[in-house]
Amino acid sequence: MSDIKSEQHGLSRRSFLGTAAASGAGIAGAGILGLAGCSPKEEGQAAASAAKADSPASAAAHDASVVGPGELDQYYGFLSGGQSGEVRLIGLPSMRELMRIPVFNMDSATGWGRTNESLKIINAHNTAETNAFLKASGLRCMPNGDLHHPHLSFTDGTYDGRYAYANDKANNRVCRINLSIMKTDRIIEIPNASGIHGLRLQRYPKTGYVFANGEHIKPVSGVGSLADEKTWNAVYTAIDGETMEIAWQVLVDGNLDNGDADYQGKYSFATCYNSERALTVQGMTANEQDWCVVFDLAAIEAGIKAGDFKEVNGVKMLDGRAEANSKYTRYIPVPNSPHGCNASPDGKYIMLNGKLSPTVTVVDVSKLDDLFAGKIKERDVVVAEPQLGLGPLHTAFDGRGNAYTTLFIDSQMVKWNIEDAIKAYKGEKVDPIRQKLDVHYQPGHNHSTMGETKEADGKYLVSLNKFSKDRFLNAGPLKPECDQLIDISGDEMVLVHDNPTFAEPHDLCLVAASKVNPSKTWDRQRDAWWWQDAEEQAKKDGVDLTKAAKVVREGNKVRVYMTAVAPAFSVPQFEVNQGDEVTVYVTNVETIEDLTHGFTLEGHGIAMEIGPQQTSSVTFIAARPGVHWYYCQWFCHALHMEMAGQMIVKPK
Ligand code: K7E
Ligand code: CUA
Repeated sequence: MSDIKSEQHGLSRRSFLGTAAASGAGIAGAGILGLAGCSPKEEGQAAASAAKADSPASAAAHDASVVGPGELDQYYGFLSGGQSGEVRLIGLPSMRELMRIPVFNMDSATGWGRTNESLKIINAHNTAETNAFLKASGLRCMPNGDLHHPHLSFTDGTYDGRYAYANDKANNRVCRINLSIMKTDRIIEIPNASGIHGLRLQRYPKTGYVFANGEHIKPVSGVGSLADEKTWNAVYTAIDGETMEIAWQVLVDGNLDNGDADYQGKYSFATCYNSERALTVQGMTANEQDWCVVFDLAAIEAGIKAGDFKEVNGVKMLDGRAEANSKYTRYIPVPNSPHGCNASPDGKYIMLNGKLSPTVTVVDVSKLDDLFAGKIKERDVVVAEPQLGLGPLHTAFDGRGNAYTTLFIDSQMVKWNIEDAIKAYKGEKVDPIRQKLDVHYQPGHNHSTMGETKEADGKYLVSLNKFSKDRFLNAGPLKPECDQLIDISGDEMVLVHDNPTFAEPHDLCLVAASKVNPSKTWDRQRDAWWWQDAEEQAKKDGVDLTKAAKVVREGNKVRVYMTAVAPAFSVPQFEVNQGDEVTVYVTNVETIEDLTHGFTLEGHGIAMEIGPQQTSSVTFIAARPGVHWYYCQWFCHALHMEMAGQMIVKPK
């Protein structure tokens, strides 16, 4: 395994690093865990040679990523923010960050996680256990999230620009982002499952289902016993992408990792790295092969219709366990602790990335009917298994028959030809590998432009690297990640740009700019659902939100209605009593784009965004007597500093 060389640079630091890592690992095949095996001295030497090796290629091609001032990018990238809990919007090829969309985090700029409108979205579909936990902990909402996999809705195998969906591994949630306003419009918690990780969407005829993998095994109510982990299960969830209600769950064996769906609307897939059903690293990596679980969607829907399910915590759950010999699932053996799962844009193949095996296992989708019919065996659906290098994690496509796989341990991107890999598997003497390119360093996900759609255009590939090490100015013990842009339009991959990113992109979607059309301002009619509660309360109080300048008192509840028009709030001062519960409603009545106002109330932990035509509100207890200024925190006008007012709190 350690003799795989970089074709570009001979035995460069990557093969060197890979060798050191693999031999430093205690567990056979688990070189991925052995990065600590390379010494500081080795890293230093390696870095020097890497810088030399890469400078000619990157200098020559650098222009490709330059998008000048005033020019627009050709693609949107929906980038996961990992443990930052947000989604980031970037432009390609410039790789410039355009926006951050708060989801599973709390955000100081927009007030996400603090405004009434955002809290309603965040908490609307919590389980009863979570609500009890929040109450006991004195929390308004879960303050964090671990967002790995943002993916855009499909119609007929390509992006339709309606929604993006993503997972929260930390608190078992799935979100939907409304692309017309670029805001999260739904968050649901998934009961029964643990560690919602892999998330992919139905491609055909449309989305359709949002498939979410439960990564961690645990005792599922009515099935597993706390005392015996061999009875613990993972849970696979299908969510209706329109209603965001859970359609069904399937009980399965082993920790589910990543997933994907076919282009025909018949099957979905999930890789599993823990067929051992173990709880330790040693245990989980014991077997040479784990598996990919295949789900038969029509069979599952028929099973639901026929009543072949148990209701567990309000969700219909079917039994798809390996030993149940279920008609809903098949378990395809795959070496070794497979990770990424990627459907090729021609709709023919599913790639299962071997992680601890140097291989990618290629499944022929057209053979799955026979597998479920019992006409062939599980491994008969495998049509290729090329050996690519160390630590294959994820695969992307160019729509011209080539695949691009990240090699975590080798710190490389490997380009390979799918049909040649199939010929080689049949015994023909062909080498499917076209090129290996060094990336910096330890790549996880990669993604090509439009590459998870039938319109894959083969222009750019982005490598999301887990380590930046020496690539940028040292930022301290916590280093940024390194996102690299690779031009794949020619015969050779060319590295054209890299930039640091904050914790921690896992995955991204690269979408032609024409597919996504966000609004320039909020729409009072279309988006009225956002401020629906405010509207209803205003009606009761005889207030028109768009013209309001009114303070309403009801016992110890005070409601303050104001508009924001540069450079003034319509209520410049209001008075309340210490201990009152105060709600402030602000409506921005500007009609032109990019005229966002804000409302920050000093000393109360309150700041919120109010975009043009939007209403935002926040509720708090006026616990601090005295004078508290509120001000607009988005620079909106030459008199922006003067856009302020005072809340007077009279002591008890
Ligand atoms: Cu998609 Cu990072 Cu969650 Cu691979 S996972 S790297
Ligand atoms: Cu309004 Cu600054």
